[in-house]
Amino acid sequence: MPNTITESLKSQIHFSQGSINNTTPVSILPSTNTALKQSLQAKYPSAVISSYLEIRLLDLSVKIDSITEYELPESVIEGVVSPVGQNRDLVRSLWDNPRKQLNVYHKFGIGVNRLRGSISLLNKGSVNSYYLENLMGILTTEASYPVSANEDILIGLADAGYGLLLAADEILFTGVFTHYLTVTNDSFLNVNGQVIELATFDQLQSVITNTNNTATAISTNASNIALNTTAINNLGAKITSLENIINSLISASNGSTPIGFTKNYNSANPSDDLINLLGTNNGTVAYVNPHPSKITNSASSVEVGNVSFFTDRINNDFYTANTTNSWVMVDFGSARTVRLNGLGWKSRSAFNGNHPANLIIEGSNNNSSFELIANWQNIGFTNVTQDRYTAFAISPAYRYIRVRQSGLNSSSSNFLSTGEIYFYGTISAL
Ligand SMILES: [Ca+2]
Repeated sequence: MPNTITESLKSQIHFSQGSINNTTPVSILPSTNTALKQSLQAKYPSAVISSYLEIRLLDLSVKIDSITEYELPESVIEGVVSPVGQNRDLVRSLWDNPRKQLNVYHKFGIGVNRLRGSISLLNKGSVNSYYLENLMGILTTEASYPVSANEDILIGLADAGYGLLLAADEILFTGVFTHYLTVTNDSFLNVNGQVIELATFDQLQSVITNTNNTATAISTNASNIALNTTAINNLGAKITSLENIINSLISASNGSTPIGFTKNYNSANPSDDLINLLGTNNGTVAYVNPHPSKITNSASSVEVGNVSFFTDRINNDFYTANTTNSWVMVDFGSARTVRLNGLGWKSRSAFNGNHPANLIIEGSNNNSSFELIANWQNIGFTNVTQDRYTAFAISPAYRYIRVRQSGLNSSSSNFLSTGEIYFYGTISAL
């Protein structure tokens, strides 16, 4: 796709005595026709830039006082019937009267000037001391006249027997031009062997700049490569070192020495668990339910109560709908994992029945696939507000801990009820 700049130009060129002759005809086009192209070409040396003007208007304001006044032919004044004869007489008189002669050339390349036409410059008397001639009619019968970048429109003055311009004479060219500059992207198809499509001139400049930078880098590549080899080796050693550190951290976090804050089960104070660590900020503030600010409790369904009841440290009554596989879950948040070695459960406070009998404790890090941590069977609740506890081997690190009811509860239903849930083990962060 070519990019085209269009600019409209106006031009006024004033010629006076002796400034033009037929030996060295002069251009009447704006100098920007070539100047703008040259400036762009200097900026984008690899681009194919084409430039051409279209002449829209080209007028000539004329005042010739240095010769005798032009006399219109009799046939015109008296109105000859035949328009053809009238025109013939007029043309003859133009070229037979005292006159200056202006020649208009189209220059093709160097030294090839093609005469497009001539015009007689007359003294039309004091009434018409300034008169207008339309030079477009000499160049073309179309609305505009194109001039390519290496071409030019020249004018010269021929001595038709009455000399060139004198001090009393004056001619003024007035032109309106449209200048088209086109940069063709095709020239960049082979830059560095890459196909590059250019949307704007700035991108074009960027491509050239980058190309130059690449060339500079390549030209000094010998020392750069030596330097880079050392740098790469050093970097490789650092990466290996970091890998070792990371591996040791991973190993520690999954191994026998967990990283973070630990709360193991204490039968004298079952509520002193990982949730308590979060809720008191490791014992520094009074307990605040970490749900929902730090953790997010949820359940398969809510029949009575609220999921905040799991961790509010109040003896209360939550239970799910009477549905198989009912579950409750705690999301410890994206910044934390827990490794559990035990789970505590307080039976609900409101009614002695529907206590869980068998629970499956599961962990997940994506809330999608869950791994079995422990299978807690025959829990044995016999009353409301009882604490029960199960211990198991420390688990891998999980963000989500889900406790799912397996089989029927103490009342042979599927309601999953609780008054509070306790988590023991290690939490990675508060
Ligand atoms: Ca509670």
